[in-house]
Amino acid sequence: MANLTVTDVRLTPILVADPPLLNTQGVHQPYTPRLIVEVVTADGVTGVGETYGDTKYLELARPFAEKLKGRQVSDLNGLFAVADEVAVDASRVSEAVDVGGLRGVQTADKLRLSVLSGFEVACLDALGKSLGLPVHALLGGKVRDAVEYSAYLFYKWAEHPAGVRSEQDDWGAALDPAGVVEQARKFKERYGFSSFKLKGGVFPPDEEIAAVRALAQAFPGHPLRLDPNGAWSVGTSVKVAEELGDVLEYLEDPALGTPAMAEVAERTGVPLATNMCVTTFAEIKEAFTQGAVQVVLSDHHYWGGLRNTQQLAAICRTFGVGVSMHSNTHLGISLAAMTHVAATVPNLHHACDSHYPWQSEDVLTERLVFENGSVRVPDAPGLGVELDRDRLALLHRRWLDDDGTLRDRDDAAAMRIADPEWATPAMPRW
Ligand code: GKR
Ligand code: MG
Repeated sequence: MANLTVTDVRLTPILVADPPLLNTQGVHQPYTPRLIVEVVTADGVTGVGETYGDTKYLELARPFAEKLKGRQVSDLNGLFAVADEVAVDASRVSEAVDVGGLRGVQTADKLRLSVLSGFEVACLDALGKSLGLPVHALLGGKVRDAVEYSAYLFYKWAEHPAGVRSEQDDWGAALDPAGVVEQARKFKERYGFSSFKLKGGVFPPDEEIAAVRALAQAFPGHPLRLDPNGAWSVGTSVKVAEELGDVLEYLEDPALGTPAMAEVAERTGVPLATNMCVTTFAEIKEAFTQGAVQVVLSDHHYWGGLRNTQQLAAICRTFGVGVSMHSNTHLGISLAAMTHVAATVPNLHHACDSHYPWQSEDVLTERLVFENGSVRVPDAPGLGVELDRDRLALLHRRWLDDDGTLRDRDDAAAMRIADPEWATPAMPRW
């Protein structure tokens, strides 16, 4: 009988290379913080997890790790009790709106759940390895063998501003419709994606409408989404919906907050998706009763893990609301976790989106592979991934060497390097 007691927990903050991707708040930093979690059992089995790595997450992860020792990796419900015990500095939480603005309202609870998710995934990985079962089996079993992802297109500079330490990428610039179409072609060639999401809220809406039109022309019949992260007023959102209604699979967070989304939904037939106005269980009732969203995009990190994502999916199914997944800058551990849980969700009818192709670096011995736009669901025990300790040490060294400027992701600060006048835009921008 396996001994499932947690005897050690290792936390490794890292900085991972990120290209200069533009969003409504600014531009991605050249390196983004992530946290790698390792949970070791009395049998010497190690499970891995990954979550956001900014300081405010680390500050919660450290006491969480201490409290986990001596518990069982199978005690997944107990993780929520551990989270409740971990204190949160409320003042930090209210400072967090800058980046949190792209992931809905930040609350202390959401921070705790994001931290918890890294531990939940690590416990599931360790449990699966101990029992010889893949994570999807621990979640009730897969209902599909591969999970489809969409290409995640971004307006992008060719490189980070001159003088900024960064890694080169070979994607080139994408700052107009032709550039966006070219980027989509590369995504299709390299990974076989057949649906496309464009991160909007960067240029005036007419320019982004033109980019989506150009995509529709270049890739007829392919599902398309546009996501300005709430940068538009209700009126602008309705206008964009009218102009792109014939080509959009859905419009993602056109306007900020449930009341505005409900008004847009009332005035257009284009389905609305969100990873901003429904980000916690508490936000579901208002949004669903107002018909504000037709698809909820889970981020298993801030929803509190893989089992909470399944619960979200069940609620969505009950209310006839679609479910899929959005992503933030992440590595292969999180992609594996997303793939395992997505494989168990029967009502997954939209390709999930993933930042992974943008990440040239990983902490795994083998990268996960997209074939025809899908990731095969791993059947090996646990998550089916293996940590590359040398890579992990290298990316941790980068975090250690950083003077503190990159340890807390701040897209507006990164933009100010190129444009000293830049301030986080007031919403709605247009
Ligand atoms: O990485 O710039 C970005 C995205 O805007 C990200 O922060 C969002 O959370 O991808 C996310 C989204 O779908 O809104
Ligand atoms: Mg979004």
